[in-house]
Amino acid sequence: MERKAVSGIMLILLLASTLMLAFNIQQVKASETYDVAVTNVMPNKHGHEKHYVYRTWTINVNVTVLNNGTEPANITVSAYYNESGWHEIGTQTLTNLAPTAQTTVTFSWNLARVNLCNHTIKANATLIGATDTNPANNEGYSWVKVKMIGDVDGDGDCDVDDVFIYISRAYGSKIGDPRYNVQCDFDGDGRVAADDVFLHMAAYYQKRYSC
Ligand SMILES: [Ca+2]
Ligand SMILES: [Ca+2]
Ligand SMILES: [Ca+2]
Repeated sequence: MERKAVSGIMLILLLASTLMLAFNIQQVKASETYDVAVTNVMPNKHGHEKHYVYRTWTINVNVTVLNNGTEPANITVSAYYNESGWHEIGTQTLTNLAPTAQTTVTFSWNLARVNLCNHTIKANATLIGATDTNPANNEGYSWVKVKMIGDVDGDGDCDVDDVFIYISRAYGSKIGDPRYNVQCDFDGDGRVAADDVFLHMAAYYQKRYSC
């Protein structure tokens, strides 16, 4: 009798511990999360944030992506700009981004075919092979304003102010010089030189545009 009671208790204990183990495994599974996020979108020229740009420039769009989940993630990152609908700037794949890690993807964007004035930039991150548990943070936004060549001060024209206040001051400078002003560097090559004035600006002098 006594032995039977003991083995009965043993059996109950064994069952209970099996159940607890199963519950623990369930808990581990339930705590896995998949969540990627776009934390920053930054248009930049020569490594500095720039929103005022020219069609003669190629700029970078930096998209910062965070793996906010608990598992390594493969992610598709895409960037777009708006001009009567979304147009793709580029798409790249991030492989095995570690949990809590953040990385920046750089897209090169040639502005030659982009119209003047304001454009929204959108970037999104999409998990490959898993479902994002928090899709609300998968997009990020920024903007650029494409100016007419020669409109250094951004007031809608290329006139004496642009030439005598800004270009004359920056003329002959290069990146790193205190006088260098990227807004006077119309071809975006890192120098404010004769090409910028005579090849690019001259054709726009005394022209206006409106946004
Ligand atoms: Ca997410
Ligand atoms: Ca102007
Ligand atoms: Ca230049």
